[in-house]
Amino acid sequence: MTDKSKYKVLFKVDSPKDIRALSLDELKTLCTEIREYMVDVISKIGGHFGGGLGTVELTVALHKVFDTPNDLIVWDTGHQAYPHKILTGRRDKLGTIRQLNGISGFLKRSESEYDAFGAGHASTSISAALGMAVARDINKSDKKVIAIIGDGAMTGGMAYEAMNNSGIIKSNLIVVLNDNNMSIGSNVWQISNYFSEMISHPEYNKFKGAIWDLTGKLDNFGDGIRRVTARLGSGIKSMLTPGMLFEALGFRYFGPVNGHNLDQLIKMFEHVKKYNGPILVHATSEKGKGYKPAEEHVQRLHAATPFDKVTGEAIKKEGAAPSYTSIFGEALLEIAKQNPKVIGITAAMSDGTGLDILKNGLPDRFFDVGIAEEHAVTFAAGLATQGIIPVVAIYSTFMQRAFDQIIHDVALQKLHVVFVLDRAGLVGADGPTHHGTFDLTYLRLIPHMVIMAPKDEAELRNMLFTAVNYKGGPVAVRYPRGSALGVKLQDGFSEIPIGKAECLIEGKDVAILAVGNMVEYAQKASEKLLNDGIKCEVVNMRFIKPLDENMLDQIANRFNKILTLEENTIVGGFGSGVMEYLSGKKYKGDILRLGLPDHFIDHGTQKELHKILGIDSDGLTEKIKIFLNKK
Ligand SMILES: Cc1ncc(C[n+]2csc(CCOP(=O)(O)OP(=O)(O)O)c2C)c(N)n1
Repeated sequence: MTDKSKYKVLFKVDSPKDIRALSLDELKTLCTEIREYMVDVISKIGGHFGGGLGTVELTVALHKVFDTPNDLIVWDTGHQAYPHKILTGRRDKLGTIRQLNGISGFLKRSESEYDAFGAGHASTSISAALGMAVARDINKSDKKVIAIIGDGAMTGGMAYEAMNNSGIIKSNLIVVLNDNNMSIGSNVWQISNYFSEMISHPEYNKFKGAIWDLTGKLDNFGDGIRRVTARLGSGIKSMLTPGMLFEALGFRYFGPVNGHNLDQLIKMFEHVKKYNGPILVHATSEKGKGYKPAEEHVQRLHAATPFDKVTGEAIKKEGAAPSYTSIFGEALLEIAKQNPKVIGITAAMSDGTGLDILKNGLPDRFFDVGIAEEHAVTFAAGLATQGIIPVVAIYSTFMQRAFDQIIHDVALQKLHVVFVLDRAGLVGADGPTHHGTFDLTYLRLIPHMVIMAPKDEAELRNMLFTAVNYKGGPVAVRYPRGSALGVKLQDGFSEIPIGKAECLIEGKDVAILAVGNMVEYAQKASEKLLNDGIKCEVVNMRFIKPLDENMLDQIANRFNKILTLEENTIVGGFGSGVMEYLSGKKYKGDILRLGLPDHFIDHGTQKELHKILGIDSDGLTEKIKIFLNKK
């Protein structure tokens, strides 16, 4: 329970209207209290943390100056919007964030009228805000539209597509660049170097006071200066304005402003809201601001599991098996040490994908391309044309971004690129923006694609080895979030013949064809069903594409009930592949496809969601009994 008595202002703020009635001193107290409250609550339950600590003053200033929810605030990605949630009527629900039936960890239109746009994936805010600005113009309204985007999200191409288009359309739009010089880990934004060089330049600082502030205040004069600077050589230009890049794209640049100086932020927003056209406010901030452990360990506390409030140390779960992520990371390093052609590519998720292990072990063979999944894939395609074997490790949900690149740049040219899709299936607390529930479907339809899913971590190692040694074109390995099964690992690796399934349990009543982590569930369900005298055959199909057709023919001959099992949408997934094949063979028996339903699935733990969806071993047992008319 929260001790409300220690908060002087926070519990008086039920909506942004209350913020607008507060004095500057009270607002500053509010900022301190938001941080205290976030530390209190999130240390107990875990959640995204460092980003939100860095946006406290920004959030308060935006809601103070702008008339939300009539004015529209569009956050990018959404992990940094906890202060926004606290101030927009969800303070008392913060303790439920990311938990089953609790509030979402990201932005969600159905959750609050203050969440102008849903988010979870990065680099969308400027595009969405521009759409809203143009709609506002068509609707002849006068609301303000403000997009907030981080420097990490600025490594994504969509941000530039949106800025370019904003410069052409010239609609009134304010973009706030929240520049904390960090993505989840260190950012790979080349423009950061340009900013820091300029901002630290003594000449720039001299000019900034004398000229640049003035140009911000005197509209016409400012435009004149901007026009002149645009014609100057790049050296002189950079002394005058660090925002020249944005100016070239059609934005008026204001800043940099200290993103933790509430007074300055409020003045800045009051000032820029009078201007027409696209505006960019550059705010510099610190990720984790105000909580020492987060300031010192920004990466670890980007998204935290429950932690000790004083030290910031995670409260460890004893005895958990290693994660699939770390098994992959270690295996890749081992393989890369043996094969000098192998390199690893991440799109800003070196820690999340386990590629940091390669980065530490063989730094020259590691590439972080920024939050740029499309580029990562085509970059890999280019490498593959020259005989390099790129292993592109991207979460299943983020790989969606690179669908065309996988088809057009990789598969069409039959290039040997290894795709590693972590967080495939339900990811738990991050919810529908992050569940990896579509990859088997979107990969299966691509010609030449080989798709594998390991039943445990030992098989993951061998599948990665198989994928790296495969010469026939693109190949994908997908596996779930979280702990693996804890099985014994062999020394070294062995190749798995492409398209070869393995029968794990022989039976006679029903054949369960499973892939990935669902194999374990199938084995458990088959053990339970023995109590009811039901004998299941359990097959680890291993390959979603190509399917083991010999195995399917043989199963079709012996069984008139076949069940497929996958942690992917049943629409167009593994089960559909089996069904398509067997229907081509005029199979007359019954096929039941089990997997994820055709709707977006909310957040909750993986276990809770599996139970709700009836795909844990108990749910499966019941469904199989019904399928066999034994219930
Ligand atoms: C398309 C996509 N790829 C990867 C991610 C994972 N991710 C979440 S936050 C983040 C870093 C964002 O950095 P920045 O925009 O600077 O925000 P900050 O956390 O620093 O405030 C990344 C890579 C994502 N959400 N979306």
